[in-house]
Amino acid sequence: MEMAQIGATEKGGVCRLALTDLDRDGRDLFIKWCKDAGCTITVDQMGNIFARRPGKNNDLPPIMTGSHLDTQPTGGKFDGVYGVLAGVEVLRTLNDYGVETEAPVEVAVWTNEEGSRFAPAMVASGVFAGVFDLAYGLSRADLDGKTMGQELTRIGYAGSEPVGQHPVGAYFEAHIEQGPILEHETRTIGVVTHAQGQRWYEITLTGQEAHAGPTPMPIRKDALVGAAKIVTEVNRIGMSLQPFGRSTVGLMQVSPNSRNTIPGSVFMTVDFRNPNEEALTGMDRDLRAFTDKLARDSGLTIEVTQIWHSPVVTFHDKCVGAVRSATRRLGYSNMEIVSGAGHDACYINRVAPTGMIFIPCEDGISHNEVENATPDDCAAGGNVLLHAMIEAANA
Ligand code: HGY
Ligand code: MN
Ligand code: MN
Ligand code: MN
Repeated sequence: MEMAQIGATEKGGVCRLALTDLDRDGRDLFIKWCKDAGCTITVDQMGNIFARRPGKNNDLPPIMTGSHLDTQPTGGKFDGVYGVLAGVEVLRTLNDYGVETEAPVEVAVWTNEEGSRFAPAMVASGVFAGVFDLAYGLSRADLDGKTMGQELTRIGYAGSEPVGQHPVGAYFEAHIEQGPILEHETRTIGVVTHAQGQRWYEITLTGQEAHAGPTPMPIRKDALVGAAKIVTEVNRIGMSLQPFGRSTVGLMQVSPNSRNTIPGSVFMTVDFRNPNEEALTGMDRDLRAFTDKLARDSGLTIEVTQIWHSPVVTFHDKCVGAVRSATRRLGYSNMEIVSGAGHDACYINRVAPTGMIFIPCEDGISHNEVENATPDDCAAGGNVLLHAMIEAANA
């Protein structure tokens, strides 16, 4: 896969972080493919790209598909990219068969879906859907302080189209499941009905740097010991809500990070997920109660900031129905499924009827360089996408 070469890692994965030169190269390649397929290209102020294939009636809002090209640092070849390439395949197939749809068809690439370099995730589709304002989106900064606005300009993707003005008639996103259910149930297609809710936090613990040798244990204010207690509590919260709760500490910075100095401060992140909004609120409550008590008992200063809340999503009946009927018409084994991951579709669902199509991934592994999906499953997802989009474009 040509796209997978851009940021290819030694272990067979991809590292193409949002708004890096590699992301630019991937975007350039996508645009080349779409122009070769006869599309016109627009880019909005958040760098979201729209490749448009005209229909009979171009006054109609387009039927859109797409996903993202940015990856995790140790990402795979399919997360996001599969949905973008399935969209390109839809364009090429419509051309190959000379199909003229009533409404135009578009393929989108959304900026910074992963939220790995710039938090939160899905921020550009969030601005598109009016969840965040443009200034907020452009001001998101990475750990080096570089902002999305600066990086969009640097790589040449600070588009002129006002973000959120772009019409969408309906949106379908094809994606690998990124979990083990479809493979375990030996189903080819996941008809995605919902996506679980998410809450992201940034926590800063401040204690006191001191010498690792002379400083007696009882008087220490060790920020890393506090952080370690939060890590185990975050895990306990997720485990206490099985089979649904999900809780992760994925990022931690220890300062001064020196072998013989007691850590004075720690910066860490928390990722909570739950398909039930009330349970997700409960996870928030448990975390805050724990950190309040820990601060009192330890003498540490602990600042807990929720930086993002993406509520539980119910995808639109019209699009879920189109995915289900296309799947059945094509005869693929299938099941309804709730997305464990967040997707741009979660935000586009706020401004247009939206549905998702899942295909299995090997051992349910994703956000990992071994991420894999079979050609047959990729083709099946693409066929369902094509049929669902044609149905919607000619409705
Ligand atoms: O975190 C997620 O669910 C997605 O990969 N951004
Ligand atoms: Mn993704
Ligand atoms: Mn991802
Ligand atoms: Mn996604």
